[in-house]
Amino acid sequence: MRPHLASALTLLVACTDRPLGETDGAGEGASDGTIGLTESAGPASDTATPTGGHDPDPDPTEGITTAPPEHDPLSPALEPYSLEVADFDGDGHHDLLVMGLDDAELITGWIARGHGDGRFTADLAPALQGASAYPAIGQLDGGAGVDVMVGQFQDAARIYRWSVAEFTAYKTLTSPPTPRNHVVADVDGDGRNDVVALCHGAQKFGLTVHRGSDAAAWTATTTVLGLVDEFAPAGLLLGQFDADGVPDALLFESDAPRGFLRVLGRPDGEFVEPVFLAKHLRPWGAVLGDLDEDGRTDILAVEHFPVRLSLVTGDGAGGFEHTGSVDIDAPFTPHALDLDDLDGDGHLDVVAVDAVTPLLFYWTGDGHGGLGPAQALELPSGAVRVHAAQLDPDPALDLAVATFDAGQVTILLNPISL
Ligand SMILES: [Ca+2]
Ligand SMILES: [Ca+2]
Ligand SMILES: [Ca+2]
Ligand SMILES: [Ca+2]
Repeated sequence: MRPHLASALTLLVACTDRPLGETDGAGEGASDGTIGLTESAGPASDTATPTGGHDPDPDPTEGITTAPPEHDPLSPALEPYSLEVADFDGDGHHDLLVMGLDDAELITGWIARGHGDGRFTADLAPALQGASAYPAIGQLDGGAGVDVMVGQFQDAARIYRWSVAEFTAYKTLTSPPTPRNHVVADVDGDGRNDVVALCHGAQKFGLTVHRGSDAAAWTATTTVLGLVDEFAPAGLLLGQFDADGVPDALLFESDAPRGFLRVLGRPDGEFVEPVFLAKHLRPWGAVLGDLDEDGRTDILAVEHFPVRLSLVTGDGAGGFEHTGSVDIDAPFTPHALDLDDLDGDGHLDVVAVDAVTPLLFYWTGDGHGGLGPAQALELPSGAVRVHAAQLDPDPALDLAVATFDAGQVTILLNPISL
């Protein structure tokens, strides 16, 4: 099985160790999944894993089809931490956004704009300043193009939107101390996206909803949910778990043996009825999707103790039950997951990457919550992010993989088509 490395966009080498589901540290850098680190200029300056000790394979692309890059390899002064895939400039094609640190250890971004044919032009170093290299993304300004939300100091997060040929600052939202994670969703059902921030105070944690609008100041509603000394979540997922049409939330603390804290959203921006579910699970990260195709959202969690995927099926009334797990053979340890119909058979499939092992694993879903045997594709290095997206005209989905240890974003075109 050979992946198709159609685009090898060169970046400087770095690695991160941030669990899935934590997209924004707002300067509090929980890059190793731990909570309560002191503020630092970067998201993970004290815990980032430099790869200076890594002994690269003399030919890391051996066995991998490598098309010549369409452009000269680019080496921006950027130590990469995160990869997002979306149509940032609003031209209808997915683009790549890498965020990391520049030579001065300041947060910076790097954009490769997609042409829709699998090629990218990496010619932009947009001004995306802040205190976190883990942005939240989503449509927030009411205009074309996906916007980027970057954590700042002082409990703020700034929304940047595309304007002609670059990002410009749009709005700054301040949440109660200290926002750990931001997720974009339309909570109040007015057709315009809102921002949900997961925050920790000195003793308590909760969720703050910022309602999106054209007003100069967005209104915010905060719900305090619990005490930090019992549960210090940084993972946040939003989905429809009951039948009222308002997004609900799952909070989790990576690797903690507490499962998920489920809360139900209300149209006024409050979250109610907190309940821990699947408490015996230790989620490192998780994604949402209807894996058994009963019309109700399920959770697919990845655990590191033991290393496995666990399916937690939803009942459509806010309840969840752990219904099965798939063990993963060592040494592969998923760092990041994505869930999409990779092979085009109509059923959700699972794709995972390991920060260390230079392989991509995928499992095809059977539509009943079952997964086929793990299958592997080679990568130039371990990877910290994988995103399934439509990157070329072929209807089969493509993958963008943050193989930062190889100095690249790896694009796999139609790797798992039927
Ligand atoms: Ca685009
Ligand atoms: Ca809204
Ligand atoms: Ca389901
Ligand atoms: Ca499928």
